[in-house]
Amino acid sequence: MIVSGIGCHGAVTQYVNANGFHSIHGRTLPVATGIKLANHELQVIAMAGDGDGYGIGIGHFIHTMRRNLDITNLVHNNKRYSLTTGQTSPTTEMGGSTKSTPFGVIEVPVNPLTLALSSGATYISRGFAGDPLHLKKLITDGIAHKGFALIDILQPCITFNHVNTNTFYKEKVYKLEEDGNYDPGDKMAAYERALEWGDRIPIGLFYKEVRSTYEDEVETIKDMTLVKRAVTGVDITKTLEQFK
Ligand SMILES: Cc1ncc(C[n+]2csc(CCOP(=O)(O)OP(=O)(O)O)c2C)c(N)n1
Repeated sequence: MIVSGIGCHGAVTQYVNANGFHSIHGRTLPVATGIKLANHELQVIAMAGDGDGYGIGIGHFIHTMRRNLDITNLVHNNKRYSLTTGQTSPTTEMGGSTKSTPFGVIEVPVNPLTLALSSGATYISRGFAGDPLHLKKLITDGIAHKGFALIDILQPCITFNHVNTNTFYKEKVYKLEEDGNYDPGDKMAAYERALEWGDRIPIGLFYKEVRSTYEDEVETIKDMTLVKRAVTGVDITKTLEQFK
């Protein structure tokens, strides 16, 4: 099941041969949570833009990571509100001028990776749209991971972001896994790399941890999914009568 929000990625549910739910701006994670809790045998992928997931949806982002639901969260991070024609987003770099900040951005950007590290996500990664094979591996590993997996995806927006271009990223990105000493089990090392943003920008798997998922701990769905319980014939007539 793929859940999308509102933004340039929104129509993805129509391009992929899977179940899809095109939800509303900032609410992909609550919708994905509902789906997962109704049927935790479904593989659930929730997508968002940076405005969608790290702006209006930032509260849901934090709480879903704390719960460690087994959801894969792909965030298409182009550092702009692009569908609405190029306003500042929570990840726009300071100083840069955009349609909504003609004199330059004066706020510190949200760092999704350090936020994920401090909120309890158990698979934290960053890919680059200009390296699709590497990104594919992060996505497939994220899906295979049992727990909340973040894949923050650096994406140039050729129309509204003339700072973080394809060339900008191509010159700077390096892969964490090419550093033989990097250990994705070391949280402090992950913080250090997650703060690195300059001449060098790390991509790859920052952090991974095994922890029980929310759905593993919810007593009422431990033995059977809610949807199976519904079709095995629990009689709710008496309950419904109370609401007449
Ligand atoms: C509740 C709500 N607020 C605002 C909007 C208007 N809106 C639509 S898309 C969007 C921003 C999208 O930016 P982002 O999530 O970064 O995705 P992008 O378009 O850059 O891919 C906004 C503010 C909306 N649709 N719903």
